[in-house]
Amino acid sequence: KTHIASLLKSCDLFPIPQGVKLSYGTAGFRGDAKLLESTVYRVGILSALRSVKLGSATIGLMITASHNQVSDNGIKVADPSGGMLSQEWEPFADQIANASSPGELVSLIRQFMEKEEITIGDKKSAEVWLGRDTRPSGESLLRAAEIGVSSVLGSVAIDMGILTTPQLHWMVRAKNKGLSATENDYFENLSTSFRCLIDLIPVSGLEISKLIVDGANGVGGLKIGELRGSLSNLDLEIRNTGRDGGVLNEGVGADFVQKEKVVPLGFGSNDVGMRCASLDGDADRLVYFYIPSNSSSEKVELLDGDKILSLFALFIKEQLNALDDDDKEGKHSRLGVVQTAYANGASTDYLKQLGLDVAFAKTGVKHLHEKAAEYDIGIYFEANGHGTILFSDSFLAFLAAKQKDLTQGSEEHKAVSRLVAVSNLINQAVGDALSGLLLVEVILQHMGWSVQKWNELYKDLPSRQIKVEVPDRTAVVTTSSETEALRPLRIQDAINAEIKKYSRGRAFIRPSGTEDVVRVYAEASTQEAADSLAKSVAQLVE
Ligand code: 16G
Ligand code: ZN
Repeated sequence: KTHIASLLKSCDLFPIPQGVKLSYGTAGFRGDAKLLESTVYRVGILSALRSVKLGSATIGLMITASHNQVSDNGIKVADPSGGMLSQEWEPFADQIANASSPGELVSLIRQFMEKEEITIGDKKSAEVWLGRDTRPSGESLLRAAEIGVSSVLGSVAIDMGILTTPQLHWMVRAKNKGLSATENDYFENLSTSFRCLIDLIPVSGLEISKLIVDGANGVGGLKIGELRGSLSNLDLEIRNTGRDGGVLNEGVGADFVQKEKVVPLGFGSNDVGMRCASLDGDADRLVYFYIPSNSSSEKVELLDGDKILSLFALFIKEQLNALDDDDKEGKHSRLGVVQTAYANGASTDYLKQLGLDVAFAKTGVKHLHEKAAEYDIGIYFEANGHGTILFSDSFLAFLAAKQKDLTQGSEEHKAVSRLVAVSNLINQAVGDALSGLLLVEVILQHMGWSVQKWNELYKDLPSRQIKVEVPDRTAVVTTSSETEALRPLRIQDAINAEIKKYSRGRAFIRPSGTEDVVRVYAEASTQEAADSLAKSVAQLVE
């Protein structure tokens, strides 16, 4: 058949490197960029097939390795909803990425197409939008992905250029909803809804202090720079844009700041007390920090994903409370928050004490997203700064109706308008550092809060993370929320015995989804205690 012939021809261009075992993992394939061409090419084929299967819906392909080092790269697939690739297709992704010969690849594809009842023909039947971050390897990898897409007959690959991961997800979502979906539309959507929220701030004329953004020397800094011109009421200074010789993610960015809790490069004693924000390499993570006064060390006060979640939850709850009695927390507005086992215990206590429904999901955006979608308003965040707010269609329809009925200018009308604006501002497809940052900024202005005041919502319990290299990380199996280990047998009893020795002790182990290690997390009432608990749990794993 002709379509198989065209596949076979292009397969030869991308031989698989010897001795590499690839896995789609938590968030796509990642690894040394030099080894990824064949993988990216094959994921190109997969995404074209996915588009055919879903009636020519647009699929997204993002070339990025996020917060990993610049020499790495990776690829993830965005489904038509703008969310992550359906988990049902992950095994197929693993299989074809590891197929060792063109013959094997083609036969795997043929079998899969039969099983999924995918037929391809001459007419245009698939569309894939490709984006990449600023990594130097991105361009040639994107070409390989394009060839993969085009080798499936009737499939069209469109190069959307350099984008943040959330931009591509947003654009794919918009496209499939039949909306205008250019990068410009994305920017306009952000600036319009931001403006709208600013206009609804109760007390106007407050002095706005400057926000300093650490762009991780990646795409986020560039894009926020492009957006800045259309934002009023925001005083921004952008550093680590990658234009001044800094290296992507090296000593900078959200992952570095969150894990090390020290100042990123380009920040120092002149910035004491200033409100600062760090993005990661593809701008889907956001953390805030400030340098405390009279600190002699490099340490920062970190405001992580948990604290951003808490700020968002507080603001949303305030708006819901302003709604008419029978709408409050009632039929239409089930508000829930979703965290992972990494969430600081103090944040969970705080959220529960606000009266919120707190659910736990497995690490990885796809798991949190799925859980959050069960609510009318579902807010999810990982401690590492990836998160967003999801609004159900029925709740949005309810808000739209209210907005029409209520008297303009009433408190209730304002609250409804704020919720609508938040739903437009915050990326409904995936966590987005740019939209998250704008929402944090407008809420702080709304509350009249400094970053220090925000930080006082609760005090983080000291915590420690360690990774342990083991021969086989799959020997560790956890419960669905990852708070307890089911295997190796009896290891949880031993962990519990350690935890008991510490005041406010909590610890868990889990196999990493992105690296060949087992991760250990511990928290306790003092840093020394958290360190020592983490260490003794790590010894149990070794
Ligand atoms: C990926 C996930 C991130 C998660 C991390 C955990 C996405 C888009 N990214 O980066 O959410 O926190 O993996 O890594 O899902 P680990 O399994 O190695 O600890
Ligand atoms: Zn990222």
